[in-house]
Amino acid sequence: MRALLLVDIQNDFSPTGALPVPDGDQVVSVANNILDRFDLVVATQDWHPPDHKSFAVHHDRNPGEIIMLNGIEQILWPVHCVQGSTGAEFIAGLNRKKTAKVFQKGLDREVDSYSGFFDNNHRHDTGLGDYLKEQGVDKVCIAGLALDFCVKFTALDAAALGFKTKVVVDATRAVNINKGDGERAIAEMQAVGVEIVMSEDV
Ligand code: VGL
Ligand code: ZN
Repeated sequence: MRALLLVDIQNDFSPTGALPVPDGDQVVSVANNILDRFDLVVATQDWHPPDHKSFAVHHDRNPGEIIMLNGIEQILWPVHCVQGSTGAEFIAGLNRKKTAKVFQKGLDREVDSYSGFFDNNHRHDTGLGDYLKEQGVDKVCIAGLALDFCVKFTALDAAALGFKTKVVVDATRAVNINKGDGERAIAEMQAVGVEIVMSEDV
């Protein structure tokens, strides 16, 4: 059984959103084109309370600065993907007809959650891993935003949980806060056995 994970394809990560990913909206058509090749499609949704502590404004800091938050490093972000806001909605062009389930993450104001599986401190489990295993999934392909954050951490956790993991790289885009972050993310994923593929090859 093979699943496609659509990571955070939300308005706030499109080029006009609150946390713009360059060309982030371009992943929509690529993702739509491959949906039918999978047994199961699930989505993750970044879903923060308005007072989430990853938001720079709550610390009187600027986005991009790094702080310690409850013992772990936290990059500060603009306010984004606030629960119930338009920015948190999936980008309108995304075909959701095949999406069996949505896993929300980032709900705890005290800890960020880049991976679709676990919070950044690895304490809270979203249930995605158990769900996939219950469905008989052994292979996952990952598409969405952003390559150097949520896609990367979702892929690293998927591989660690024993799924054969591929990232559909043309169905992702990087934030690239620092030049080369996208390439470094690819190298980190490959180092743990994640395969980087093009959509035509999945
Ligand atoms: C993301 C930063 C903050 C992502 C989410 O989806 O990659 N990045 N929240
Ligand atoms: Zn977020």
